[in-house]
Amino acid sequence: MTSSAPHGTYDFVIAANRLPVDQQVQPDGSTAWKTSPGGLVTAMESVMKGREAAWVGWAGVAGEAPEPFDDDTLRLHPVPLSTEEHNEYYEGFSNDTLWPLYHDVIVPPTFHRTWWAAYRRVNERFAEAVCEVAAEGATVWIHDYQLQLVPAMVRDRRPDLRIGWFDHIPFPPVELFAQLPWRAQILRGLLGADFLGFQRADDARNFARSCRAVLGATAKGEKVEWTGSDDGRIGAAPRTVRAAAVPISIDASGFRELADSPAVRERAQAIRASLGDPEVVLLGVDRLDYTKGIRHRLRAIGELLEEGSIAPPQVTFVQVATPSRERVEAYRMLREQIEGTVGRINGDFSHLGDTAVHYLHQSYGREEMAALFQVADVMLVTPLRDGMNLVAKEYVTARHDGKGALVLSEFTGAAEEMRNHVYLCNPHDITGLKETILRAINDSPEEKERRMKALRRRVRTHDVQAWASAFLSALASAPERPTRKEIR
Ligand code: ADQ
Repeated sequence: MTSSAPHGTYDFVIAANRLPVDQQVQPDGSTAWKTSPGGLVTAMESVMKGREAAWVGWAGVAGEAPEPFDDDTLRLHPVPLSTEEHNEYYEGFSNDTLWPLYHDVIVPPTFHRTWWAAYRRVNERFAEAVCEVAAEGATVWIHDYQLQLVPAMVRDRRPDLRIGWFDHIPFPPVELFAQLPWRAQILRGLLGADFLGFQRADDARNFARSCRAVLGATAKGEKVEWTGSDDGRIGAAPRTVRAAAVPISIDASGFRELADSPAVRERAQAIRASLGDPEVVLLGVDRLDYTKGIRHRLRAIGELLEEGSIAPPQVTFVQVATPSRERVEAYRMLREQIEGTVGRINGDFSHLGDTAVHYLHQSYGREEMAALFQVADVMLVTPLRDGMNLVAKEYVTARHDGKGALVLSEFTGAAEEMRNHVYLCNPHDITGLKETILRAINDSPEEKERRMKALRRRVRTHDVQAWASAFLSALASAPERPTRKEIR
């Protein structure tokens, strides 16, 4: 503990792997800033609007970090990553160890000690940056699986801070989590926080069970008590921490307004016309990630085409697959498989002018996304495992006409809130998935409107602002830290 650690001036500090904007090097060598991709930034953007705060994160380009700068009321404080650290901490430990481990081991996680060393080193750097900008007694909100050691590292340096952490992805059952060679260090890192927020109550319970099984901590309800250890390793002090579900959402009113704009409505009509005005448009929108169940979805679509249950030009399927983590081997393989499958399906079932599957491996602006959602008569959100899935919430919000139908996997966090009114599916069950898709196509318009109405109400009342307030009030009232004497 270094009570002499320098203090900053910000009462509210965000730490996330990425800054909300990415630095991009242009072909002429100059640099420009662009909104960085992904669910976390989409969610936090509207929460942070107008708030005075510092945001600590990587600027998206390896090498020296740009100087801290202001973007409206936000102080952006870039953390540098070398190319090697980007490979080992980010692509390696975060995306090839933790990501598959936390998503039910859909692909096998890779364990490398050098990656772990880089993860620790980079987490240390984030912790230092947080302490540099945080004022005495500030609130610090740390995000996601890339920064699980930061809570304890910050606590060690700055016991005056109130520290929260939010997990955007699932927290695995202890039977899977226990595979991680550094499981105890990760749990100790997280226990440095006052409050830990998860997408589902099951994720919070998985965390508490892991603390019990791996650390011998006491877990009762939402409280985890850790009596600490004297070995001088991360998170050694005794703590009482609350771990609970705070499901994330979207900026529902902002997205609704955007979707309702004349430009987006016109664009939706133009998209529908360019698809040949089909009777039914099926849509999938995902990062190209093995957790999203795109292969299972294509299998179901391929079989439906083969059986003649659906056929172009009456029914067409549009799959938008955002480029993602393209240097990680599992992602390269996935892309090849998906593109091969799309090619085969189109070879067998498309005709000149009538395409069975429109596949778009591109990123789009918010307007284009809203227009695409409006075109979708049936939205297919079929992940094998997903922390929440914001696309499901964006879709129902964009359908201001109350039409449309959402097929949603039971393995998403979103299904916890939406299961009663979606067309719920198990994406592993291809026969069941096909039946569910057909039901979503063929149900009566009245039934679909009834379901969409309930879904839209749910997202409207549980929006991202409600999520942020729930998280911050839970953090403000999190259990005070007991002294070592009180706990023993
Ligand atoms: P992600 O895995 O990135 O997020 P998701 O929740 O679906 O997944 O969010 C993706 C966001 O990117 C959505 O806002 C979507 O509209 C946007 N997007 C997708 N494809 C796009 C494209 N081609 N062009 C432009 N935008 C696109 C992680 C977790 C999720 C969790 C979120 C938030 O994996 O489970 O819901 O964080 O906590």
